[in-house]
Amino acid sequence: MTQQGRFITLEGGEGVGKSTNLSFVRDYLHSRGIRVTTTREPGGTPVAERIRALLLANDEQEPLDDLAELLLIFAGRAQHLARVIRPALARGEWVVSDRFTDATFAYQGSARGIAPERIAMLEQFVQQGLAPDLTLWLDMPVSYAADRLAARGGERDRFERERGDFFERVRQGYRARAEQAPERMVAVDASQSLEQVQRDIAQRLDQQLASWN
Ligand code: Z5A
Repeated sequence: MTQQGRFITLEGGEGVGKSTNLSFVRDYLHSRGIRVTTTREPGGTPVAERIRALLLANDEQEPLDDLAELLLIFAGRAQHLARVIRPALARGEWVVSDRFTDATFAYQGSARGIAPERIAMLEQFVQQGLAPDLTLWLDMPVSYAADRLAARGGERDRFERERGDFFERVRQGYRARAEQAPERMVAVDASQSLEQVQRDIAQRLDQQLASWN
């Protein structure tokens, strides 16, 4: 019988290096003979990517309602789980995702102000107990992100245009999640050089692989 795969997520505020380190985690697991599917949220399937486009679009004519935003995120997640995440895990592959439900608690919960109980209700309804086995929370002061994103260039999406203390509240939301689940969710200091961040990630993965084995 095929062994069920493991589910690893990368989380954190904008520009902390999730996409950059997703490929590092994939290559690291490959080097240990593990088959890996990488994916992202919002998105991960063609339909869920169309929902992502709706979520990120700057529509001046019709601002997206916070509750509609939350439901769109979970609609995309349902599709992503059904089409990509559950099938890959069932094939015995490991899934590494750039963001998952911790982001919903941080952005829609802590930053937008939706009650965490409501998000937890949708989490249970949509995921039916499926949750990450390990979450690497890339954490750094919010002010650092501006420099990294300016260096990268490109147009700002609907989230990146948020102002005030929105991203501080996102960071607090992640901190609260990490405090609630310290075994699963580990902080990595993302303000360090990329080499040091990746050494820390590799060390954490080594520990985790040893304990799972
Ligand atoms: N969202 C939500 O509200 N609710 C949800 O449930 C979910 C998502 C799942 C899109 O996500 C938006 O969706 C997101 C929250 C919302 N909006 N925001 N903000 P996304 O993941 O696509 O968006 P993002 O967080 O803005 O991703 P990003 O800008 O691509 O950031 P990143 O992936 O964390 O960073 P990166 O692209 O890997 O790195 C940024 C730059 O920094 C790049 O030039 C790198 O070369 C550089 N970099 C990376 N690491 C380092 C180090 N250590 N030193 C120096 N430079 C570095």
